[in-house]
Amino acid sequence: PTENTKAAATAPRPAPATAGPVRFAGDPNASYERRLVLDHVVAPGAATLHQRFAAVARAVRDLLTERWLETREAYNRANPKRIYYLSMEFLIGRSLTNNITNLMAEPVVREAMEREKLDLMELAAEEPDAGLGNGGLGRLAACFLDSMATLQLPAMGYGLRYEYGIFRQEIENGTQVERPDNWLRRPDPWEVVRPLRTVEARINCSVHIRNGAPQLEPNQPRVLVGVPFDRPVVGYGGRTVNTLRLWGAAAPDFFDLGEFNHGDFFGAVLDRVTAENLTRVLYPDDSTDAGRRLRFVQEFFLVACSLADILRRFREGNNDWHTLPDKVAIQLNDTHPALAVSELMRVLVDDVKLGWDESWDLTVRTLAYTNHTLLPEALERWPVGLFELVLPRHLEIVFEINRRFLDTVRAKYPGDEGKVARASIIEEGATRAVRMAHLAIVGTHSTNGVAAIHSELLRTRTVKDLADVFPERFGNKTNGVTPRRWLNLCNPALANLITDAIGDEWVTDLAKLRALVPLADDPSFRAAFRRAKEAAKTRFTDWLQGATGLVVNPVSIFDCQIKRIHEYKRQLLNVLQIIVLYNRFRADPNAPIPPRTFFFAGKAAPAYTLAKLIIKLINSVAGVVATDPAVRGRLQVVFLAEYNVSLAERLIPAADVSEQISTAGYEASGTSNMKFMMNGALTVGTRDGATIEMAQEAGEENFFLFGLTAEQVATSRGWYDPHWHYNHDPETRAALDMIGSGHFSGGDPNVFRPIWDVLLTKGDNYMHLADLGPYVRTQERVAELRADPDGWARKAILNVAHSGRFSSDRSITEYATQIWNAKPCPVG
Ligand code: B1H
Repeated sequence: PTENTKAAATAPRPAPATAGPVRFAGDPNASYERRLVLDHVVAPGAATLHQRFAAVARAVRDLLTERWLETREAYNRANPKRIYYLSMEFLIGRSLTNNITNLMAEPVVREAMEREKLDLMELAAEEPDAGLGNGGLGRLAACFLDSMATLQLPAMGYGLRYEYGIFRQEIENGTQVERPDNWLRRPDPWEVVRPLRTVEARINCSVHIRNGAPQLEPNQPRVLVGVPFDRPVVGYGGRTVNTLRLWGAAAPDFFDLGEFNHGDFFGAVLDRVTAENLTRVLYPDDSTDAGRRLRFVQEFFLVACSLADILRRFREGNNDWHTLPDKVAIQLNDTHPALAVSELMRVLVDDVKLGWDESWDLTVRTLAYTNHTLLPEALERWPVGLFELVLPRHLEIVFEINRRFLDTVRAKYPGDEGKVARASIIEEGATRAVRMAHLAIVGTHSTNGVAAIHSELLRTRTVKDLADVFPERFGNKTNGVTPRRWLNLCNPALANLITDAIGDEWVTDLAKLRALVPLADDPSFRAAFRRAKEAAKTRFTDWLQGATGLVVNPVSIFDCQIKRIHEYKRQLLNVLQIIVLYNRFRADPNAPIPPRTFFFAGKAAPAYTLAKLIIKLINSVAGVVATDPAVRGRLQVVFLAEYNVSLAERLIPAADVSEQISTAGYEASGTSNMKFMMNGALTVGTRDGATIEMAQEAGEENFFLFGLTAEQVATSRGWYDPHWHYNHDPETRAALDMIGSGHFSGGDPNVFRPIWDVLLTKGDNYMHLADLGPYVRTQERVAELRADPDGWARKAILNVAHSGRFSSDRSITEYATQIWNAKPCPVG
């Protein structure tokens, strides 16, 4: 073996902390009372539920503060290589119960709660979800923070402190309505503002909001001020408490005195207001209007503030810039922070005054990039004109990076100008644009996808020309999720059953779940497993009834598709299948089909009209089915509004079936698929994303795979004709005709006409009709298995037993050893 592979093989695997709880300074009980009285100036008896929540949360924070400080001091002393995770999104959800369990403080807190006669679950529900993300990408960042802290890695997350997270979804007349998510309306008990660590970022234009649209005025140099708000990230066992640092935008602490003297008091104040607008709101992921310019400034703001902070910390412990890549690893969560390439170059060249080649070497070796999507519309391209306006120096640097890069391409492929044009960081066209994925690949030493198939398609199709130039830079890191939140915390019935059976080491070493394999054939364990699922279902239906008034058949199959609404995720395929099933029920009221409840949840991007219409269709089908006595108690469709982390935590443990039915080749990984698997649901899915690897682990015989492969999707595009399926399959035709004729829209054929058009007239880009037949037949097999509860339980147990690979601890261990070359730094 070469030196390299030897090093990799012997690289220390970060060891998780399982040594039991650390000891805390202080008494949480006394702290609670103090917090209530001192923070809220309220007599303990008169406090509201929310004040009690806030006081408990502050008491828990008091409990972890000492460890938080010790973690920082340990890192400062040891001066290890640090890991920085830069992300525009961190979809954290709630923190109270998570922090209590990770601190292993449950006994202490429980005791205190009993004495104060408080109900922890009731208080926990008072915490607003921190919804600082759109979906999987943001939640992955949150899981990764949990794993990095649990693995005792000296890591930090950097993001933005949006005052408004992802919009709240309400459903009115079946239609999505967006409401602002004012999650910081009341002070957040977890955040600590650090005014002394304020940093500055410079742009070359002023930004004014007129009628909600940002206007950029050229050549007006402006200073943006970033104020850090820190949140604790508690590793399991409470030994390491890392930091998530979120930047809030503030105006500089001075007015433009010139403008003052010219009498433009109003303009000067307005400028300040605009600066503070920068981190007001998270962009939902498809807005394409002029408003997106502000997103560009947001991305720069994240990068500039974070790099300034990172480099300041580096300089505190190191005096030689050449050691930067030995002391700092920066992971870019998609291209959203890819301006880090040009910003790090700018600092090294302009401020530190290193030469270009030196600076470039340090930049590339410090940065690494993760790609999360192949969808062309989601690959960021910023107009050259926007760069010029906001960041002219960056544009110069990007051009110089590209000039040198294209020289190497030409040297490798002489005469191949087609290759040069395809590989270029600059897209030449009607509007020239910077291809941010190309910038990220050229400017970093590592590019990874998030599941095996995705990394493969990225390398061989999407950015093939770049992979040809830098084959050694490309790799795969299959996603994972934290078993602390997504099993231990959200599913106490199953977690306790597992711990009783095999001990509790699985919480930090999920591969240990393998020990459940033999128990899949143990009748008493199967019975206990089924009881745990029933308990989880009851817990969910109790919540559902209390929160929404809805009652569902508790013995029906809970069949769940919960994710952003998008054509490629194919909620429409599920709806078509449900209509087919509905028609079968109606045709034969005595058909031996097991009862099913279909749960949908998910948000549509506000400007994505068709996705919103899909929500309306789901709700309309739900309405028709609900009022049809022929299927009462046997078929029900439920659309749960306002999908967020907390709703996922409630529903996933109760799920029997997980729907992962994207058009093959389109879902980069998926992560809820893993959460369902861990919680004992069976997967109905296409061969896409990480679902492929899940089926490999569990064995295809314990999975319900169906449909076209990515390969088949790609090759059948040319000749695929949805009409063929409409003409040849009577059940497909009947389902489509019901949608097209207005059966679900009070007889009005126009309402769902765009859906008919997408599926038939416009060529069915996502190949719903090609997969519908195989999907329906696969669902029949699911129904058959339901008649054999023991066989079902056996498969479900085997799925749980083989879900260990999908822990984010495994993902992070791979990042740490193969990309970051970073080691744990235990806190004494
Ligand atoms: C994923 C995004 C995303 N991929 C643009 N890309 C956004 C793109 O606000 N924006 O502009 C926001 C998000 N999100 C998801 O990442 C993939 O679709 C999933 O398959 C994957 O599991 C997840 C985490 O890797």
